[in-house]
Parts: sequence; C-alpha cells; structure tokens
Amino acid sequence: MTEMPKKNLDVVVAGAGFAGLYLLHKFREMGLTPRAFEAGDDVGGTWYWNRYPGARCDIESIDYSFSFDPELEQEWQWTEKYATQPEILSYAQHVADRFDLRKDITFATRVEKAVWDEDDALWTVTTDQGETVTARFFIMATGCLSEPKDIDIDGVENFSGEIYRTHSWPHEGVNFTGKTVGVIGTGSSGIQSIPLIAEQAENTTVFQRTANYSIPAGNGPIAPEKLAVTEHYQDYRAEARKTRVGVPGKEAMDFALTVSEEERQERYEELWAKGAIPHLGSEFADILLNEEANETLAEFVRSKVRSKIEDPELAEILTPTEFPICTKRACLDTNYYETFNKSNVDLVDIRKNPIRTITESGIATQDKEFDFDAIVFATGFDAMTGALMAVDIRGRDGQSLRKKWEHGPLNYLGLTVEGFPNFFMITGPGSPSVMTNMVLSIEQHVEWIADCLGYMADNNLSVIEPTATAENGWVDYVTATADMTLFPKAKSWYMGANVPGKPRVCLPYLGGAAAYRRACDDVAADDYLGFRFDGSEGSQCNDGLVRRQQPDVVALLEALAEMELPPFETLSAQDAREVSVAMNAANPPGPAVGEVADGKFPGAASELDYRLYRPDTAGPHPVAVYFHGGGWVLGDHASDDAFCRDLCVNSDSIIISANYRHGPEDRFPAAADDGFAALQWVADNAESLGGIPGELAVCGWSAGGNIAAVVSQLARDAGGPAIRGQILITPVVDGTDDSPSMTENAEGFVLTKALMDWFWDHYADPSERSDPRASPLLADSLAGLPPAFIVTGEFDPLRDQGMAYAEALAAAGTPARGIVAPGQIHTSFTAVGAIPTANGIRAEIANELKSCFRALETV
Ligand code: NA7
Repeated sequence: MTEMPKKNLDVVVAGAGFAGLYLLHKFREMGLTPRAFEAGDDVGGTWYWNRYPGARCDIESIDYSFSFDPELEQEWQWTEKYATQPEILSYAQHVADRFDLRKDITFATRVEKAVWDEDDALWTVTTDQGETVTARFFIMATGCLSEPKDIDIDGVENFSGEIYRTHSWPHEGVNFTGKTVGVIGTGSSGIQSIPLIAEQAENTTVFQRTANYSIPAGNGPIAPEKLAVTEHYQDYRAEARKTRVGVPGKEAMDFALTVSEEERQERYEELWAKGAIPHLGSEFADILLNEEANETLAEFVRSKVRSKIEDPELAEILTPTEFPICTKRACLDTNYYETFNKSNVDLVDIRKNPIRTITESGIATQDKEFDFDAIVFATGFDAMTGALMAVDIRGRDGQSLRKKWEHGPLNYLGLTVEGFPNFFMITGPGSPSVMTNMVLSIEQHVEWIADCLGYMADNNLSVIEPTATAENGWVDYVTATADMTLFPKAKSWYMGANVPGKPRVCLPYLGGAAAYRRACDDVAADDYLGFRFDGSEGSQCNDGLVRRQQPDVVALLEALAEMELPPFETLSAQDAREVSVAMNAANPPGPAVGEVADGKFPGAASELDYRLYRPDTAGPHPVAVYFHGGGWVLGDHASDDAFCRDLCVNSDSIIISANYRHGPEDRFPAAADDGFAALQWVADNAESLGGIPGELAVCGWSAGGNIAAVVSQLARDAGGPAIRGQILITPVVDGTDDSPSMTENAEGFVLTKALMDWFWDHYADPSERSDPRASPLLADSLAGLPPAFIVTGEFDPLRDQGMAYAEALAAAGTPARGIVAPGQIHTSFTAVGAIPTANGIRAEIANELKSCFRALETV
C-alpha cells in the first residue's frame, strides 16, 4: 500500500553539513518552508563523521568559514591556522544554533528515495525512517566526500581484531596504546592520522600503494597578518571570489619554464615554507598544463621528502613519482615523513608486495603475514557522485539518476540535471567544488539557487529543468577543460579512478571558482540560458550554450578583459608595437630545437632579418619559409618564436622566419615584395642553410598567411621557385570581405573588425586592396598553385575568407583543404603553451607541412 505523503514543503534538503545549513537559513529568509534530513545525529556533515586522529581541514580556517553574515564572521574566533575537526564541528553547531536551524532538521534520518511527480510538479521524498514528505524542490546537499569507498580487499570479515575506518571514526575515540596497528591508505586521511596513531601504538605498519606528495602544514596559531584580514573580512571575501581556488593569493600568469632555475627554486621554497596547498598548482601558469613544468615542482617536493627520511630505501618508496604533482589531492601533514624514522613504524610497499587478503589475525601480503590488534582503513571515498547515487532519485517518466549517470554524471553547471525538474545539487560533479574552498563554493551555489527560485517566483514559474543542449554543452566544456590539463594522467578520485568500475570522467570542473561563477552569472543574466521553465502563464526557454569557446580561450579572453588594455586601433603604430612586444615577452616558450640562428637576407629594398630554427635531427632538412602575423604593422622575424619552434620540432623541418617591411612606413606592396625576395633567397641558398634543395614550402599566420598565399601566386607567375605546399593559418586573403564571420566575430575575440580595418588602413589604400598581391582570393586564376592547408577558428573574423580561399583553390584544381577549429579564435594556433586545446591542430599543421615534402615521403 502506498503511504500518503504527509507534508507539503517548499524544499527538501538532503544533508545538514555546511551546504544544508546555509540552504535552510537562506530559504527561511525568503519565506519558504524548507526541511532537511540528516543521517548523522547532529549537523556538520563531513566534519561530523570524519573524527580520525589528526583530522583537519586543508584550507586555512580564516578562509574556511561562511561569509554571508558579517556578524557571524566577526563573532567566531578560530584558534589555529588549520582548524581541527572538533573545532570545525563546533563552528557548524554554532551556526545551527545561532540561526536556530535545528528545528527544520530531522536527524538520524537518511533520504532513501526521491520521486518526481509530473502531474503535481512535486517531489515525493522517502526516508529510511519510513517518513514521506512532498516538496516543490529537492536539493542534494550531501557533500563530495561522504560516501565511503567499499573495502575492495578480500577477507575483511575474517579479521578478529578491531577494524576502524577513518570516515566513520568512533565518537569516543580510540586508544591504540600497546597495540600493533596496520594502516591501509596514504591519502589525506592516512597522512594526517598515521603520525598520531604511531605516537600511541606499540607498532604501526603502513601499507602504501601510491606514494603521495605532502607538504608540512606548519600548523599553529594564526599568523597576525592573516588574522588582520578579519578587520576587512568582507573585502577579503570579495577578493576570494575572484580567484581560482576561492582563497586570495598569487595566481601566476608567468610560466615555470620561462623563469630561471634560481627564481623557480626560490619561489618553491617560499611555497614550501608557507605550508598551504591551494596555490601550489598555481605558482606558475603551466604547472597543471605542462609535464615538464610540473616536473620542476614535483622534483622540488621529492627532494624535500628524501631529505626528511633517514633510510634511503624507505625514502625511495615514500617518494612520489607516479603522477604529476597536484593531479591527485596534495596533502598537508604534521610529521608524516618523519614518523617513518621511528623504529616502531614500518612501511610496506604493496605495489611490490601486494596484499593478498585480510586474515583472522592481520594482513597477508604476497611475501609476509602481519599480525595486528587493529586495522585502520583510510581507503577513501566514492567521491563526488557516490552520495548522490546512493539515493534512488527518479525524475521525469520514472527515469533514474543512477541509470542516467551510468557512464558519467551528466549535468548542467554541476547544479542541475536534464530530466530531473526542480532538482539541484550543491557542489555537484561539473562544478569546481573540491578544487576550491568548499565553503565559498557552497555559498555561491546556495545563492545562485536562491536567486533562481526568486526569479521563478517573480515570473510565476513553477518548474525549472536544464535542456539537453545545455547539459551536453556543459559536460563537453568540463571535459575539454580537464583534457587540456594533466589531471587525466592520474588515477585519482577526481577522475573516478579509485573506485573499481566507476566511469573515468573528470568529476570537478577545473576552470576555477571565479570562471565558474562568471558562467553561472552569465546563465542567469541571459534569461537563464539553457533552462526551460513552466508556469501558470506558459513555458519559456532560452536554449543555448553558456560557453562556446574552448576553456583556455575563455580564460585568455577573461584575463585580457581584466587587463583593460587600450585597443590597438586607438594607439599609434609605434605604441601598438611596444604593447605587442611586451605581450609577446610574457608568452610561454616553445620547445627546444637543435639550433636557432639569426641572419640577414636581401629584401626587395634593403637587408632584412631572419631567424632560422633547425631540428635536433640529422640534416639536411626540408625548409619552410615562415611569415609572422601582426597585420603588416606589428611583429618581426622573432615574434612567433614559440610557434616556429613547435613547427620545427613537429615537422622535422627547418623553419626560416623572414621579416618584411611594415606599414604605415612601408605600405603595399612592400611586404609582398619582401616575402617574395625571402622565398627566392631561401630557394637559392637552401643547401648552405642546411636544407634540401627543392624541398621548400611557405607558411604564415594572419598577415603572414596573406604573404605566404601571395608569394605562392607570385612564384607561380614568375615560374619559380617551386613550392611544395602552402600552410595558411587564419590568413588574410580578401580586403573586401564582409562575410558573416566578420560581423559575428567583429568584437570580443582579440582580432576585431575595427583592428582589421586599422591594419588595412596602415597597409594598403582601399583602391589597392583588390589587387591579388593584397587579396589573393581575388586573383584571376587560382589554378596551378601549391597544395594548400588552411586553418581558421570558429570565432575568427577571417574564418569565412579563409574557407572561401580553400574552396576557390579547390574549385580551380589546386589541392586545398580548409578546417575551422571549433571554439578557437584568430590567435589560438600560434599561442603555443597558452592555448593547449589547439595542440591537436598544431600537430595537424606540422603533419601537413611534413607531408608536403617529397623527401620525407619515402622516410
Ligand atoms: P584518498 O585520498 O582517496 O586516499 C585513499 C588511500 O587509500 C590512497 O592511498 C589509496 O591508494 C589507498 N587505497 C584505496 N584502496 C586501496 C586498496 N584496495 N588497497 C590499498 N590501498 C588502497 O582518501 P582520503 O580519505 O585519504 O582523502 C580523501 C580526501 O579527503 C582528500 O583528498 C582530501 O580532500 C580530504 P591509491 O592512491 O589509490 O593507490
């Protein structure tokens, strides 16, 4: 018999941790009737359950607290830099008492099932205590690390001693005095608890599968300068909201591989001394993107680890090598490594000597049997999705969330799920959550949901649900964000890799708290883009994608917007050149090549500079003449240095970046003439430059792409030199262009229409622009030209003219292929190191160049 629902509420919340508490407070303020169910006997969530010795937060306590009420903020005094679990729990209890929240919480009660009723537009929520309630909205506030991972080691049931699990530690504590203890797991929980367990126990044996990176917490009283931020706490919080991690601090724009070894070590020493992990991965902009950069920090931490352990063999086992630093949660410790110097502490490397089974008396590894009085499992959680999927959630047409998430957690903004109306998650998968200060992220989610419910009330809307388009777009965006980082290289719980059988998907959004907040705010500001609403007055839906560019492109555009630089077209050519040089200097370096040599060649009117990039392989090599970008006004033979290096290494060709005269000093056709002079000179001197005579291609970006296309035509008309191929990257080929891409992308993507006009004005008179030496697309014939590969970006104003050139070449019988790279802009392809999502296209460019050369075909 179906039990009748007992109560109609506005909102049911599962969980009374930090998220549940703030939700209750917020909804009450809004005049709604909320109710929370909490499995524990008290508030606190994660901080209620995780009571193992040494349990502390790894975000400093000043940061790990609510900002929504300035009085609460001022009245609570933290006692330590990193608060202990009991102190954080009392903070949660204080919040509950202060805002009288307990009266809306049913404790010792788990939500078991939640079913959406289409007809009444209500959720029916059932608990393990047999209670059933209905509510308009259902919110999971169950935390990211609350559902333990099942113990995946045989024989646990046979053990006759004491078993403890870090995530559900006995409230009365455990006394290990005089006992022999085995600890399995060296994640955060293991690393925090092992030193304290080892202080008590007669003998402690740690079973380590993967060595972890841990840095000393340097815990103690809060430093006076940190404490001082409470005098302007609200400003400090505002600053935190603008950061990636939700904690104010340095978010470097420079690169580990560009600074000197000395500077790097100095900065790493400072990080180490600080004893904080939020900014560990952001000391340099490439640490989480580039393995070589990551290795510099990893090796620094390794050397510190080695220096702490007396026995070199032990040091080797404890030294992490298996994954890039920060791609698994880095840990903070107090005396972790030092603990292994004690004579009554042993370490078992279970990679080499795997655990076979738990026995009646202890743990049997392949080589040895260990007897223990107690075994501690610090083996982690079914993170991010475990707690959500533990509840049987049924959306439209009885669809189950478990089924929908079989292959990974589909979601929109990590907040909502298509097919599950009026359902929200706090810090769900697809949101930054565990990559950030959780309290800050919880506040942002709660406030966004509250605003959304307010919007619905104001507009007589009763049901909200994301669209499939928005959901798929967000999931793709989150995946693309992860794919450009090193995170997928680690078998971490971020990647779902710690739980056997769990889909391998990057669960948190890695773009950071600030970028994520902007995305959520943009959705709301755009009539809740990607959401469908139903209400008494009908339905509304502004369907679409909130982020259409690649994630690194978005980050770049946001960073540029924040810099508020004057647009180039408002500057003089000279000032624009200076800004351009300064911006170039901050670019990440390209890869090392065999040789870089500068020289001069005879231009059409005077000597000009070139820079030659030679591969590190045995020559002679084919040669590509490269023309830099910069609208015929900016740049020089060295300004696309990183890209030329990249192209040299990946195409195994000599790249000769040849300069040309610039406007407005030397106007059309000076650049084209110099380009052709460069081509002729390189062709004539190929052998002495280390090239293979006759194996010659041209390549160029933007205005340089224009020159490469033009010289291909000039060479055809002059009967030489012979060119094997032309690689044109977002080239300018038509000075009369007013195609849709020029209008759609007129603003906002670095190369604007106004800037393109400015470039043209500095280069060629309007009457000259239809000359094929300025607009190669307009040539009378496009037949008999070298095979062309043309790359443009979806958000490039020059996209359509580039593709038109590819089509026109092909129509004239010249082999040509054009590609539009999704989500990329005009400057993406040459931005080696800064736009990793264009790495694939860069590889394709290099392959195309390689395949032009006959000499390489036979290799
Ligand atoms: P973690 O970080 O997931 O650590 C779990 C540890 O347990 C880790 O060292 C695992 O090794 C190890 N483990 C898991 N299963 C096994 C089996 N079957 N055999 C041997 N060893 C195993 O969980 P924590 O509770 O420490 O920390 C969770 C988060 O809480 C932490 O990141 C902070 O954000 C706070 P592995 O690395 O998988 O080889």
